[in-house]
Amino acid sequence: PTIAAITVPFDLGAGRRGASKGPKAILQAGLIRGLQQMDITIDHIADIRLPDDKATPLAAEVDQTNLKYLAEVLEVNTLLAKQVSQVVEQGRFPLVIGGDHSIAIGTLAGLSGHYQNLGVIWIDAHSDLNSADTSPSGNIHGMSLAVSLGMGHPLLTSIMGSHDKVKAENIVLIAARSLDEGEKKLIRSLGIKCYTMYDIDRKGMASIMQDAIDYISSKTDGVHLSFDVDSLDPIEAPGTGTIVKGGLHYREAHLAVEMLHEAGIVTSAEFVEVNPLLDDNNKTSQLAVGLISSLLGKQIL
Ligand code: DIR
Ligand code: MN
Ligand code: MN
Ligand code: MN
Repeated sequence: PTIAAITVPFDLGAGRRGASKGPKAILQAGLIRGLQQMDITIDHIADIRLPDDKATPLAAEVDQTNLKYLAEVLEVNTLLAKQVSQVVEQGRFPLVIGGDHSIAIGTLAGLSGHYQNLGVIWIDAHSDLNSADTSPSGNIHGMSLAVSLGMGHPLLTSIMGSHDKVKAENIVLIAARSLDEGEKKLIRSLGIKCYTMYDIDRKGMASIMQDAIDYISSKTDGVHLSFDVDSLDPIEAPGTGTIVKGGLHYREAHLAVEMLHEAGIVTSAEFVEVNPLLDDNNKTSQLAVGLISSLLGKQIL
């Protein structure tokens, strides 16, 4: 299908500013041109942003919570969800480019109505399974997967309807190495499939990806890839807000998306947390372009 790129220059879900400049940097690193050279039709159909004349909406409703920028996160994700849903309806492949990882709330909400059993492959140093009471930061980008499971602020869990957007058994976490206590408990209690960096070191990326693909493709009717660039080692991806050492190497990350392409299971994707203000000569933007290209079929030979 044709690719519908949706950019989301938003960073209020993260603890530091700059991920809002990610989409522009990724486009300037040659995303569209590169894909066109692969004979892939990609249309940049939308740029989702808050109207800048707007005072905090819903302020009265949200001042009782420790979630930072809840009103803004709610607004941008509501707009994003509608756009993503429309793209799926049109039979196109939604490619969402962030922005911080709080935008997964809107992406998954927009996808959810179109699948009975949506699979989610979450490649991230973190699990983003916090809630108001477990979050050490109040930053909503650390809560987006929990919200999509129906656990979180009701204003966020009810975007596009109050159903759970994804089921715990249809999620696979890959590259985890920084989990908060509440997140660990949740992963265990819900039995969420979690391939940590330990597992990747122990068994190798090829084996982990094959397991993940087998696990998820057996029971889902669509698969969303949510790719946080902090899954990579800071040596490869310095331009992101919450680096954690001991991450994926360059080839491990490419192999992951190459195998996903080969498996042919991915029906939507998002790439998040590129922060050009922290980057080293656009290294992380260029990395994102390479990973997106590989996911969409670029091969070495
Ligand atoms: C941390 C960081 N677990 C939090 N999360 C990040 O604030 O909830 N997710 N950086 O990508
Ligand atoms: Mn994340
Ligand atoms: Mn992360
Ligand atoms: Mn390693």
